[in-house]
Amino acid sequence: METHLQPTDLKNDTLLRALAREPTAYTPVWLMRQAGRYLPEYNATRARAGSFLKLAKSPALATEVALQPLERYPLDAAILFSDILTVPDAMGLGLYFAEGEGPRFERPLRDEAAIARLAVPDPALELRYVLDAVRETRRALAGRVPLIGFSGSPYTLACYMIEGSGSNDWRHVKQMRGARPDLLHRILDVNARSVTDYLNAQIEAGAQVVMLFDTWGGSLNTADYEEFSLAYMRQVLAALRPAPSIVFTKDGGAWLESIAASGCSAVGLDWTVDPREARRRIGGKVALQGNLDPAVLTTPDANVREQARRVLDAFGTAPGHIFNLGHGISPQARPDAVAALVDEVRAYSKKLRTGHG
Ligand code: 1CP
Repeated sequence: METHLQPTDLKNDTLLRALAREPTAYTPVWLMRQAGRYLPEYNATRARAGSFLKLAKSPALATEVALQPLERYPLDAAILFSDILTVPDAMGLGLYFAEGEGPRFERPLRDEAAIARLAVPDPALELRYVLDAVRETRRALAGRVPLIGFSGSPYTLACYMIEGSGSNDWRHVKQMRGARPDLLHRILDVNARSVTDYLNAQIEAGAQVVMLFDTWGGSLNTADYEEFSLAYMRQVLAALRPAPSIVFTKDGGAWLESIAASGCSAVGLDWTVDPREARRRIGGKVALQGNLDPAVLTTPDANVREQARRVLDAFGTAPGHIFNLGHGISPQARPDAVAALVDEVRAYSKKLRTGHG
């Protein structure tokens, strides 16, 4: 049996305090996709594993790479090393990575019979390797910082499941939405139940915060976002075991009020959103996470530091801000730029709080 540390046993609970909108001595920071290809040590471990999927399916190696960014930088959270596409893979769609390209599915969902057969995977069986990685990462962290578990949103998973790969226009998804919305709703219903079970299993295995990545919800119009993405995230959030939750809809700036009312603890913002405006619109209800443009991490340190200060100034010192990027870090990010960023966030946010900003 796992002996779970209580949140109070954490050596650094700054993230949990900010999620609860309690005052903190400085602004906590972590970075979406903080373990990844911009780090040479990640690439070395990945080479050792043989492929990304072998890496993600080995709890020991997944633990190793999840801790790599924490060895370099004083980050305030770790995130489980996995991928959002493990869930459709567990449903039998056949995830693979074509060399030099993104993720692909061998059997994308296009016909009614396959959609009717789609079933909710049992995380303890088909996704056991993820739960093992949660347990092992949590153990390796030994209370240094909280561990974030995650899933794709029901809609974002459906995008990859129907299209069979990434896309600029999600043509097949939108065709299904127009011609057979009932089929899309059927997929989303299975996904919402799958994501609920998956996140609850991660929480039980030791994840202290969970995040929904709704990377493609922002490709929908307002009415469709409500009906096909947000409604299903609300369903997931309502059925979660007690744990703080973060919802990130990329390009979701138009819908901040309804996202904030979805039942989450925090809303992730991309860099197109003005933090001052987000604070005015929803800052009293939930915490906010974001929102530096990841491209800044390819620029000189002095600019990284200046842009970090601008983001911190715009959010202000009221409780409830978690510093992050506005989307995942890119493979082109300079590791030294990340060091400058994390250092500046810590130092400048402290200074702002003591009134010497
Ligand atoms: O070659 C490699 O090493 C694979 C690159 C890679 C990595 C490092 C992929 C393939 N996935 C991951 C890990 C990953 N993915 C994490 C854990 C790492 C961390 O945060 O430290 C997380 C949280 C994700 C989430 C993820 N995967 C999202 C949502 C977040 C986002 O960036 O929008 C999405 C859309 C995916 C799908 C995916 N998996 C991998 C790639 C290259 C993609 C994007 C495909 C596309 O562009 O459509």
